[in-house]
Amino acid sequence: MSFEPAREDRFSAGLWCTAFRGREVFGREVRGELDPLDNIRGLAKIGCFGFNFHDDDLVPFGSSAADTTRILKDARRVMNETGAFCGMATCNMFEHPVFKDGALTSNDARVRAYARQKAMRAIDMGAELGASVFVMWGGREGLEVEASKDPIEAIERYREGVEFLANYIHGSAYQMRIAIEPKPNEPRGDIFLATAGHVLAFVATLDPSVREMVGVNPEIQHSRMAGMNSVHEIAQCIEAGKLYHIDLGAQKPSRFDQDLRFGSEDIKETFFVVKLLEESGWDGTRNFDVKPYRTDVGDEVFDLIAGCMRSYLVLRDKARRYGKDREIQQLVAQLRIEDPELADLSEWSRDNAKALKERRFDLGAMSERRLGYQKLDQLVFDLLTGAR
Ligand code: GCO
Ligand code: MN
Ligand code: MN
Repeated sequence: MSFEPAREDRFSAGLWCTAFRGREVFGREVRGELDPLDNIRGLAKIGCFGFNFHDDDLVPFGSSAADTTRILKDARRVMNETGAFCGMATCNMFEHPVFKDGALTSNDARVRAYARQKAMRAIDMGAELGASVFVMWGGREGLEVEASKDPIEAIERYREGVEFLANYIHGSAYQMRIAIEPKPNEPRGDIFLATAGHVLAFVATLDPSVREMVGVNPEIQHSRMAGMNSVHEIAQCIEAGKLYHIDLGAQKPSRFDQDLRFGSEDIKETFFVVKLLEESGWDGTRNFDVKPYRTDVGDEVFDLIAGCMRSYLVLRDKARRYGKDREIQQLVAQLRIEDPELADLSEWSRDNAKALKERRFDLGAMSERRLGYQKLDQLVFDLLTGAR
């Protein structure tokens, strides 16, 4: 196996990932600026044809309308030259000081309105480059001082903002869906819509006219920050038909958002994420939201994305082997016990309920049943480590 990425694999990465200059709370930038067009070229060159961008990643904050048009045209030209495509666009509503206390949920009506204006412009930019998803990550939509916001009102404002932007997309006849990205904290002490479960519940409360347009963008790192099982979070989004985008990466639990190289932590959980995406037939881009190490120099920032893609392809191969491994498949198949009589009783009716209430179960046999999980988990371990 060569594990070389191909265009059909539909890998993508954020321009902000490779362009990240290493600035953090304790240290300043360690790398120079990366021109966004060179960034798109660099990604395509290593086989990552998809790119995502925040408005400000591509079009510098405060650019005139004429400059915006020119920059988008240049980006189009590079896309045509390299075969790159734009998977997703998003709006930076966290960096400028005006958003210091929130954007769509700010207590200041002027900030809320400005946030909508900036988001609409970002949506226009995304549409211009063919993005099919608009991600909303509300990094500043939260608080440190509990007394500062009414948490119910904050969700109401969030809903009004999302509905407004969904209507804008619809009214502009753009082929674009919204994916809300949950995160429990960082940069705020607490962020509203902390997990995929929160977002799913929130989406269910949206006006029916736009509900279909809005889904989730879960991120493995954020799940693990919240101490959750990322496979289950993503699975629940798929089951609800709401996995509209995904941010893949790696993360040690209970830490700041590390955005490590995909596959570099918890290989087993990562494997089950890949297996889930592949087996579910989910057709979105395999997108990485990761950060280079602060120690990376020069084009090592592209090694980061090359590594993510390679790890994905290695795990995809493992998932296929898993599907063909007779011993594993036999063990998994044996876990299911079906009973035609019980199947008949499973549908609701008064008679079925009565029959079920009277039915006798062999609890002893059911309890003592051997499941073989020691063996199963070992087989998975052996498969993943190459011992098998
Ligand atoms: C984070 C987030 C961001 C978002 C990005 C797109 O670092 O916590 O994951 O990277 O995904 O801003 O909106
Ligand atoms: Mn993140
Ligand atoms: Mn993300």
